[in-house]
Amino acid sequence: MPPHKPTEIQIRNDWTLDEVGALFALPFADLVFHAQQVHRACHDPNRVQVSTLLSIKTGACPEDCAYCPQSVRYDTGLEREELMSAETVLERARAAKAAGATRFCMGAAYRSPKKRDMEKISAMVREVSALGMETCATLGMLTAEQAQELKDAGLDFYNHNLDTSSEFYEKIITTRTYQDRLDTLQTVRAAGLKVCCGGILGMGEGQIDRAKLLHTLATLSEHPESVPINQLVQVEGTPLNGSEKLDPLEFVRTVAVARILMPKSHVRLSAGREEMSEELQALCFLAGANSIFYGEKLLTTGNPDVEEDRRLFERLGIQAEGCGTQG
Ligand code: SAM
Ligand code: DTB
Ligand code: SF4
Repeated sequence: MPPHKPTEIQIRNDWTLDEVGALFALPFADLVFHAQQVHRACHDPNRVQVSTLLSIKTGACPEDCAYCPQSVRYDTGLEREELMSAETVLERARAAKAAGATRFCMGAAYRSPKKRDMEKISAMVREVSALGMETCATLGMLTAEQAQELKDAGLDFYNHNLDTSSEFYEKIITTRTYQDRLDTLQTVRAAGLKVCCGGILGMGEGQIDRAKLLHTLATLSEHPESVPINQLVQVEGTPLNGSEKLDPLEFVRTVAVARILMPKSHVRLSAGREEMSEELQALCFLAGANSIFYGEKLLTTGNPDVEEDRRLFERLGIQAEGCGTQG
């Protein structure tokens, strides 16, 4: 029995913004201790879930997300790639499975998928799912019919991030609204898909924006099953390149608050790990992060080497769920 195990953790969807602000204002040690208590009550603190990510359609996205190397509006030198064939995706999924992965996430640089894309993607999902892997997709905005089509093909999770507060969102993206994002999240839920939804830190937002993002996530009618917390990966050519770096301890704080607000969710330490020290990543795990992306590449940018991650997990006594390295 882990020490400090509280008897019962209540899942709440009625958090107030003041309560979220009060968590951010706690002394660091108190906040991390609180997060660790919640974490231990709901999860094995020494297990981290790992997912494999593949960009199935790269670049030339019509949206103007100021952080994103895949927007057609910014010259980032990225080579665009059409939607991959189902065979290529299946090959990659088989390799991921052979390496021990249990969840396969397919990402596409779309505002929303077109009808002919949907047919191909549904076929991919069906085949990856038939390998016995959990499937996740991130394709932009979806209609109810598209969400249902993906669900029928066997999709388990849909990733669609709110990224930041509704106020700050307008400074980062002008081609869609926060409400569009909320609508897709609701559509995805209504189709019976599990939700993966989080944000990006380090875009020049204030602590209030981070608090509002987490408040919005934690007051959805159901908490997202996965909450990716990305640190901005600064890419040359994007408007956010050169943004002031976030205090690493503030990143940890945000992870801890996410853990406390959404006790049962997988909080994923997502983009930005390549720039983080191993000590910082360890602090994030201590604060309640229990999922990562595993593999040398995210969608278009780098991620730590698999060997490096294995060594880090070994040093921390962490068991990886879903990458076949240990346990
Ligand atoms: N186009 C779809 C969409 O926007 O929902 C799916 C792909 S999009 C690349 C998925 C997520 O990647 C974004 O919501 C954002 O949170 C994250 N992302 C993109 N560029 C990033 C960057 N430079 N640093 C950190 N996260 C990033
Ligand atoms: C998420 O929250 N982070 C992942 C995944 N969902 C799709 C994507 C990170 C992308 C980082 C920039 C890139 O590699 O292009
Ligand atoms: Fe397109 Fe998604 Fe990148 Fe925005 S984050 S530019 S929607 S790929």
